[in-house]
Amino acid sequence: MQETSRQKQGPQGQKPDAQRGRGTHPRSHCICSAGCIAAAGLIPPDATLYFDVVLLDVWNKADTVQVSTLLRPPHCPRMVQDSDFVRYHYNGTLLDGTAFDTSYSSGGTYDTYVGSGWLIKGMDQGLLGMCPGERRKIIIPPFLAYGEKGYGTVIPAHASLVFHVLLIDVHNPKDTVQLETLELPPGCVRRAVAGDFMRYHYNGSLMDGTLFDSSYSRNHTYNTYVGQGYIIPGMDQGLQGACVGERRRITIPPHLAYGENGTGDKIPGSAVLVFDVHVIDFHNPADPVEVTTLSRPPEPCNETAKPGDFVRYHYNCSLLDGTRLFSSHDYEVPQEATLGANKVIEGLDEGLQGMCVGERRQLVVPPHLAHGESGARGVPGSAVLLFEVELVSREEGLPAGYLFVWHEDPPANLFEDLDLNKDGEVPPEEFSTFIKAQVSEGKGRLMPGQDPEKIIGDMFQNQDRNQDGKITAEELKLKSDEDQERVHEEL
Ligand SMILES: [Ca+2]
Ligand SMILES: [Ca+2]
Repeated sequence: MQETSRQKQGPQGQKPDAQRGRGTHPRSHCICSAGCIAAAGLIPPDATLYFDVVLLDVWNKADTVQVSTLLRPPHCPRMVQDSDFVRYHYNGTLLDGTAFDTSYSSGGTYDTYVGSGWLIKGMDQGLLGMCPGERRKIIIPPFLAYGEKGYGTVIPAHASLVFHVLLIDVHNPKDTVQLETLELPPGCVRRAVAGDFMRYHYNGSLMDGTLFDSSYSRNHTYNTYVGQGYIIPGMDQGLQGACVGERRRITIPPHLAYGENGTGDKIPGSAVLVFDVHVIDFHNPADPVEVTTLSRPPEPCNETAKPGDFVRYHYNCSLLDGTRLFSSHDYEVPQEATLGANKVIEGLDEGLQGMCVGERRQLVVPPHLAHGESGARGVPGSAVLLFEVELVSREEGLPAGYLFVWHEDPPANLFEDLDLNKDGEVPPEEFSTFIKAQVSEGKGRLMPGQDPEKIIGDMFQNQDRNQDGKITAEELKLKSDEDQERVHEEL
């Protein structure tokens, strides 16, 4: 855990704590000491004097802070300005190279406000305009550093200071979330709003480029509601307005991320976070199936697919990022289903309804009408599905619960017609022969999409009340009494 700048006191601040000894250079004392020349008896008359001079420091009242950039990163998201909060590393030396302090021994960066009186004046100036990742050499004359008093035992009076600085991070307490669109797919019509549920990938890095987390490393999207407080405030804001497929960079100041304390061992205190986000999909829990007609058959159709109909259709199913999941074209025949019978996912069933044979549609199906939060084989949890469907054929369905219907009025003497050999009872063979004859003569029809033998068998079972393998006139009548209308329509 890192301390805040106000608690930390480095030698470039006003109350350094690192006290370090420094070698003396006795030879230099003679240079400044006029007294040594005058010392009686030490220097004979007409002596030639030799001085061995080591220049330790030189400055001029007219000097300013000298800044030279040693390394500048190609991308500069922002430059240091007055009142910004910065995090940086430094090595501090005197002009002769004597080291007096470093941030690298502390385990963390040096963190402070710029231009607010926390730093020596020369440092306040020298940091201005720096980019994160930039390395600078900053030479500060003593009157913009510790002046005639110096500092403790480590910085002599009138010393110029040299700092090698690496800027790690910069933000301003007034900063808001910064958005940068890196890639915007064409044709985006819908943008995420608060309350939407989003699946996205991200790389999270610090301002100096250090990666601290990535959804790609887990091979799984991050899934969350947006704008509901489930994620850090900066991300909650930064994801809003994004399109499906968009890549955006979201730069979040610490007060909208993990604050002065940071979190875990990867995010230091007061760190700006940079998220490169790729939105895979999003939906709202209230979304219906989104239907777009891609093409219609040339002839307008009078009848469209409805619940109960037996349909054949082709489809391609993919995720919104283009990942192909399933296709009926992988099989020799189209997919078959009875609509409204809970045989296919709800959204697809709904999207097929109202189609003409030959029509092609695109369906966007939200997860609550598809495979839900847990997903299915090959389908990630909470995934929005994209279908392209083509209705190949449609057979009129029967009303719910019916196995067979007459197209017109049923025969007046139904039992006599059923009892083909007139022995007073109808076994399965007679029943089956009769029903098939009605179908082939166009007088009635069976429920589509099922094995006719099985349906006729079920019908027989329904009429054979005592389950003795034959239907009598009495059974047909009894059944009729019990469910007059139903039997009238069905048999
Ligand atoms: Ca018979
Ligand atoms: Ca019977």
